[in-house]
Amino acid sequence: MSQEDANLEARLEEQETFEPPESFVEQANVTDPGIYDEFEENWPDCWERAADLLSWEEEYDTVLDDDNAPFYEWFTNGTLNASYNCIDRHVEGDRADETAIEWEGELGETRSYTYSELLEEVEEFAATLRELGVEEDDVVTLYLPMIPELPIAMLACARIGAPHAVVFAGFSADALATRMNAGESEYLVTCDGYYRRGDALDHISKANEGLEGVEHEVSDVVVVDRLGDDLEHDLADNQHDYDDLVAEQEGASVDPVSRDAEDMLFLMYTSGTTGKPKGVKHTTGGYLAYSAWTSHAVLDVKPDDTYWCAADIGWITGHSYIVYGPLALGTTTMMYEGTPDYPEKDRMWELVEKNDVDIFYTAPTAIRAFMKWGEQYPAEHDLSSLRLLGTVGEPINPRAWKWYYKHIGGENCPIVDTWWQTETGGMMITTLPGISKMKPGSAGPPLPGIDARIVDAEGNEISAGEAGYVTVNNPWPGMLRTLYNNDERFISEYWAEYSDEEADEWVYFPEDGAKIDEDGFITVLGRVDDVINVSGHRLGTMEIESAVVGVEGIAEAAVVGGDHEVKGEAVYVYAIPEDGYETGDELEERVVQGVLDSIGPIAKPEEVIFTPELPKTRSGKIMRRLLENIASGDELGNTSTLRNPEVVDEIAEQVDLD
Ligand code: 6R9
Repeated sequence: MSQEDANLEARLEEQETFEPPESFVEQANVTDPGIYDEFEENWPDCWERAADLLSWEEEYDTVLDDDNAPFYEWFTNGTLNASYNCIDRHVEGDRADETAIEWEGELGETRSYTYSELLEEVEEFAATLRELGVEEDDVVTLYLPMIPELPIAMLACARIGAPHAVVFAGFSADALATRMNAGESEYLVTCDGYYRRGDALDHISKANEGLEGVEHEVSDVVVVDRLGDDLEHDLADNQHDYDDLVAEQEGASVDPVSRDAEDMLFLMYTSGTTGKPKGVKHTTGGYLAYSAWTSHAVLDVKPDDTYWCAADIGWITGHSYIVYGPLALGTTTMMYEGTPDYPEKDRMWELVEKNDVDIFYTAPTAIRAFMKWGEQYPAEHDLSSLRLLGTVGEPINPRAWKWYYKHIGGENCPIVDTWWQTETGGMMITTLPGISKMKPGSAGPPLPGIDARIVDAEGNEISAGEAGYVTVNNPWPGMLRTLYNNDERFISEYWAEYSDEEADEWVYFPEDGAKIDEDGFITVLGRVDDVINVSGHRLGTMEIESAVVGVEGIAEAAVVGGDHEVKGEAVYVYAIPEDGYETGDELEERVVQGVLDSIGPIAKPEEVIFTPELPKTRSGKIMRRLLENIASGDELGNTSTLRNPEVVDEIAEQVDLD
């Protein structure tokens, strides 16, 4: 390292605030700091700004209807269609021949769809779904990896008013069955397989196994042939080849159906405190307006951009910021099928260079991995097309932030650290890149119009520097409307904690801990419930625990998150074997397999620790905090309140802290 580089490095390390570069500010979509006051003063009508980004068939008559809070309704009596907004209107405008989706497969093949080509594909698949008997409001499950047929199928569903429920392709057969059962979904779109690190991965067997666990009749399954001759597979009687069906609908035209703003656009399952995943319901008007608005204001997306969110569409980030937000704005959205280090560790930067990517949005876990691989990989490529960087999914440590800022952004791109959730539909806490300074590690202030606060257990706002809980004290258009078929759980999970029902005052509780500083910048610390965040993916410890105790030979288990250098958190399993079972590699492997079978590889335990007992309080509760400290290699603190303190040393001895 030259002296100059060393000086730069040292300066960067100490720098605590960063100003957005002038060149960015000059061209940003939102630059007037008055927007915060303007939104506050005009709330809730300020949200017309978001609704104005869409084309409405029937104008709405009320921005917010709070008569039946917390079952809020937005843009009431307005009608629109999401697929029309994401495609047709750009074709009718001047973007018919501009690229809508730029896709790259792991093996290097590419597929590119202009807006008019996308329209054609979506209409043909919409006609296919209709032909199969899918009607408005039928839930269609999409169990697909990162191939273009996934957004095509989503938009085809939206076109005919059939809500989609995307199940992440990495999830197991059991997870697919649970979600299809919960959504009573009778239609499935899946594929034969996809590529991972150059290998053809069998997906259809997993889908078929999942279908065996579906409790109602599944009318039809459409199977995309992604692997061609690389994987031979049979189709059952109710299974159809995607290309065959679509060929029958060649040139079909399907008018977008008119949907009420409050009609469901999609269901997205997410993990919560109990073992059962929650079906989060998002609507057509509010969600689409909110994902478009935040793409415009925070990601600074413009129609001429090539925009790349490197998430998977199987998670909410991909729904809002690969598909709906960017396409509503008429930009070019990129999709990449594979892993970031295949064939080499510079794959992402090669793609940025090749496609002249303007905006790049990823998770801190990915950044930490890039950092570990080394700066030589981005350095091999010209990344000067980049204008803005973003992160999402978990807290970002200042060191990773600065690495991203320097080695990817060339100290020339603002970074937006965006805090939000499946339930919020879009970003909630982050800086506006054309307005605010940035503080590495801190997401920033709440967005204009978002009344997020940091409070103590009683709901009183806390002083700068102290830790408390995030609450959101006003509704917003992108919010979930309920949990599918479970209004009661919607109230108990999100509203019961801080609301005053008698006074009809409703406060949303996201179950995150946070700190706030004197500038009103919020640093999100992480979940305060039994949810852990592995590589930016939300996993319920209860779901994993029930998988572990389902393994023959396991009597009891506790699952916690422990710190992990790259993944943020990793899964640690503490398990008590049943009498007569040997603890050893064999049992450990079965525990790991049990978790893989019931959830998928993202939940793979980092370590399985066998113990004759779990540390419990005198009232019999498992001391999770202690198990987390052991897993993270932290100080154990006071163990005197335990009924069985001796077990702690015994466990700690077994944990390999490296
Ligand atoms: C979008 C998404 C939500 C949980 C959320 C929080 C964590 C997300 C974050 C962040 C710190 C950020 N989280 N963004 N924590 N800083 N910028 O990730 O949705 O999968 O539902 O997860 O992720 O704990 O509560 P989801």
